[in-house]
Amino acid sequence: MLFLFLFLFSFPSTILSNRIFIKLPLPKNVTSPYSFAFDQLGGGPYTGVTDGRIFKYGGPKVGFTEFAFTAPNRSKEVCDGTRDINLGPICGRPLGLGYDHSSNQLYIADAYFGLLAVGSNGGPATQAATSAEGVPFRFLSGLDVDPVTGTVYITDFSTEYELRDIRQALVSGNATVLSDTTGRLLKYDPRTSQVNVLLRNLSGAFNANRIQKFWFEGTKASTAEILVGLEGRPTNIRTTLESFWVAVSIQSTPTTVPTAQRIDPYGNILESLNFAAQYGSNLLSEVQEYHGALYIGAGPSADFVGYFKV
Ligand SMILES: *[C@@H]1O[C@H](CO)[C@@H](O)[C@H](O)[C@H]1NC(C)=O
Ligand SMILES: *[C@@H]1O[C@H](CO)[C@@H](O)[C@H](O)[C@H]1NC(C)=O
Ligand SMILES: *[C@@H]1O[C@H](CO)[C@@H](O)[C@H](O)[C@H]1NC(C)=O
Ligand SMILES: CC(=O)N[C@H]1CO[C@H](CO)[C@@H](O)[C@@H]1O
Repeated sequence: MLFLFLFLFSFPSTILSNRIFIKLPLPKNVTSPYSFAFDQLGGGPYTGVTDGRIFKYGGPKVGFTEFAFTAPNRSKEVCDGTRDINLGPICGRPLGLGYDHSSNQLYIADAYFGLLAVGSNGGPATQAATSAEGVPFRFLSGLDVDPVTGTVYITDFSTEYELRDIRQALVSGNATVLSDTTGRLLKYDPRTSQVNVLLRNLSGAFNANRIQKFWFEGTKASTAEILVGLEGRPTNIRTTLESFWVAVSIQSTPTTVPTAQRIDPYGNILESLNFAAQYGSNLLSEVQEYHGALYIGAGPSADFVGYFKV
């Protein structure tokens, strides 16, 4: 066990060249698939993109077709194919996705339109919540659905700054914005439509280079602890049965290495996959394992969904 751990620690990057990496192409001008969900029939992945739409993958022959959208007043003429970040408040920007298989609802965390849900026929999504404890969502990003209870967990990146502010601050290096710690972990109960704040005063998803673990039950219930410090900036976390995958941007001067790390519930890094050859310096947003493959989301110039056989 110790040997294995040291081995992984010393040689953290797996050589990918002898494994299969496939690009599932997005429609023309469509970029930045952020997160993935699969329906109760195993259909998908579903993914949200820069122009505000959610696409569904229908296999190699069909490819990605339009499924749903979040902005109540979205104009196809203005929005379809746009990469203009300033159109976000008009076109929407669906980020975290998760399917509740018992109710057959796709839940969507939209950066500008809060928490939404849409049924299996797609189309316009319905707003489910826009605030918690009277404080409006400013920038929802991550989302997961508890498959047993149907409870939806979401992250609000900040109560001060929206997606556009954060993007701009990353470019200009605005320290005030980047050191913001008003992020929240939220819980939405679909039976009552109530949103509760589980954790507050959080750094934006990728700012503090660490992962916190929140306890739902047991002696530590309702408390959080730092699970693991990382060499880079983590984005989405997606669970498998015994571990979880995290998209991490590892700083390796002068570039950033897009990396997928598999971590166990005790904070041990079990696997670290380097995707520089496939993504260059594009940042990964999500790595999700489904039926023996990893689905990889990235932005802002990725015009495909990465599919990697594990
Ligand atoms: C809906 O969009 C149109 C065109 O983009 C705009 O003129 C109109 O003001 C919008 N309405 C609302 C309620 O946002
Ligand atoms: C893609 O973008 C280009 C440049 O903005 C535009 O001319 C073209 O019409 C777009 N194509 C589609 C299918 O949206
Ligand atoms: C940083 O961004 C904030 C919020 O947008 C702004 O008020 C402030 O002037 C900016 N600071 C600098 C140094 O650009
Ligand atoms: C220590 C700290 O920063 N506490 C802040 C947590 O967030 C609340 C608002 O949600 C502030 O009032 C506290 O000052």
